[in-house]
Amino acid sequence: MYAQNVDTGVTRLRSKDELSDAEREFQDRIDNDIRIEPKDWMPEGYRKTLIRQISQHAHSEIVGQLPEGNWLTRAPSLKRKLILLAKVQDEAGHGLYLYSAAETLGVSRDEMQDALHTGKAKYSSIFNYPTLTWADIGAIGWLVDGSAIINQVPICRCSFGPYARAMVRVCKEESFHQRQGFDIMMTLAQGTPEQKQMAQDSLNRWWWPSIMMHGPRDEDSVNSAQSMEWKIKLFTNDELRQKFIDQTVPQAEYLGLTIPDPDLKWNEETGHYDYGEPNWDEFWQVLKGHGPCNRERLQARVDAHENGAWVREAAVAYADKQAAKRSTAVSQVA
Ligand code: FAQ
Repeated sequence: MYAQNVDTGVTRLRSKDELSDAEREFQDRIDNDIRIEPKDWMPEGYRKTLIRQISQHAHSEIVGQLPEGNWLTRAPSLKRKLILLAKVQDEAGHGLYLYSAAETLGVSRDEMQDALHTGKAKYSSIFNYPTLTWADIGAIGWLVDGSAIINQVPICRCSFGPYARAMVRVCKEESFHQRQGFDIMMTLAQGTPEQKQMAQDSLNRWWWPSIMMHGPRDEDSVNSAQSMEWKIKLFTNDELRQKFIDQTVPQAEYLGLTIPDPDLKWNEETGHYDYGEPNWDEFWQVLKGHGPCNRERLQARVDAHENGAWVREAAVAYADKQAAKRSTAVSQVA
């Protein structure tokens, strides 16, 4: 129960006796559900783990705009286009809240963006798959935002104040995103046989990446034990994956679509669905940069950053000018 590591990436948890007085006091606060705020003392490993997770989460929201952005000019109606535009803008906002939450831990936005652009920082594997048809926009909302909500609702109760508070609004917006995705799937599933087939094809391609998005199996999750101890994570990867499957199977049945897993079946004894093994080799390959769209996604972010350099330079020049004006005014008053 009382245990923690100093560094991230180490799987052995220390016993309470091995902790320093400050670490023990810190763990007691966590165990008593007292939030940690940026200026509070914290073990270096806690700070590093939060910077890693929050910045990767932020990068995921930012890169996550790209697959859907691909369909903004091709949405099938003005209404669908407006909804999609609003959703993609929400994702940008989520990225910005998350970068701000990470900045409270002493890392700068430039450092985080540099880590993304040089391929050092990860972002969610799911955004390395292509959006080939309009149905994929439905599948992303339904399955990807659906997964994101299941993961993020517990984070509203995590131990670090700025991360927990950022998640409250993010989750409200993700709920709308999930509903709009389900609505697209519903419209297609009730449409012509070709439209229903398009929805089925999209489910076939997005199901397994959505299952893997929850992270590796618990036995391969190097960070989970320590993150759970620190209440940065409140559930394990497998627990959240199971929750997602249990919630989504009845929704697929309602749509009249078939989940592409021959091993999927209700288990009366456990009260959960049993499911087949995802292709973990594919998951690790995507993490190493060898997914279908890794290169394209990263290049799009690097290009956007480079093309936006003049805006950042203009903002700095304007701020300098304003500061110079203020200091002239102050010296004139004096
Ligand atoms: N993709 O030890 P664990 C969204 C890495 S937001 C890539 O289990 P952990 C909204 C992991 O970083 C989606 N890498 O790691 C939206 C670690 O490597 P590291 C993002 C992954 O951190 C919707 C290694 O594998 N959500 O979708 C993935 O305890 C639609 C070992 O794994 C969040 O970030 C993966 N899927 O658990 C936007 C939520 N899984 O860093 C647009 C917050 C694992 O040691 C459109 N994050 N890895 O080098 C979390 O809950 C956790 O970080 C997990 C991973 C559960 C993602």
